[in-house]
Amino acid sequence: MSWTTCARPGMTERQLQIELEVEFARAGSPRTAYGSIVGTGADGAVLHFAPGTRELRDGDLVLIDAAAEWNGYAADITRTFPVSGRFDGIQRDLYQLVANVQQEAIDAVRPGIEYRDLHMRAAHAIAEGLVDLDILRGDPAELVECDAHAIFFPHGLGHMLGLSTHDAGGCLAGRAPSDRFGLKWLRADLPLEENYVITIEPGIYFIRALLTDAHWRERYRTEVNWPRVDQMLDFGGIRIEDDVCVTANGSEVLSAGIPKSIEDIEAIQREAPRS
Ligand SMILES: [Mn+2]
Repeated sequence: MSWTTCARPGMTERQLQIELEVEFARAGSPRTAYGSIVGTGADGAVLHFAPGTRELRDGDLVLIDAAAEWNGYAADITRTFPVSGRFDGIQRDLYQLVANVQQEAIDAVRPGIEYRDLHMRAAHAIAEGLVDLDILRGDPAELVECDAHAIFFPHGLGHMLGLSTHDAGGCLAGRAPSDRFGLKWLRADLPLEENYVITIEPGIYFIRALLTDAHWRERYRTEVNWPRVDQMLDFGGIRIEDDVCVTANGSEVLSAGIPKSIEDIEAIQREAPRS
């Protein structure tokens, strides 16, 4: 069984969490690496969401950020998929955007690169993609300069991973966290070195609490296509997260065995028994 084959309309986030964690335990893991996040529909936009009674519905996405502990080490993995088995128009566009941003970041991982630079490149690519989809308006570089992208990507690109899910050493000694809206959540600010393990987890979210807040609507009055966004308040969120080991010449994706392309996710669900 895989993580999508048991997901079906009518089951709750909590039921899906239980199915997943049972498989972790059956495979020999002593415990989850952290509290599993399962959010469907609008719940997918809530960072660190605790699975509840909301039912999976055809037409909605499900975001699962969950992983097992193994030999004392934490994994940290996120996938997002459509309940119906098929991404619809805007789901497909936004998913492909996040997937592209994640792949570009993974491709850029190598010793010596500043993690903060990877984050800023991802922010720029998200701004560019959201302009193409007419959700943000303006010049992508200027949008990142004023942190408008962070309305939809309000967290860092990822973090160090090891014995803990958010492992030690995220900030180089002497560096202080930024107070910029688009940077203050960055948990890793250091040059990467061989054998570091990091997560790469860009996301795009429609967070009702942010998007309906008068402060943010005024601050980004011209940068956000508000009429469009107002129709997407229940969209939820998309995050794709992999665990990446820095190698001498680049990186190795430790979680590469878990399907994430649109084609692979739709194929799994086509082949899954729907009982
Ligand atoms: Mn993570």
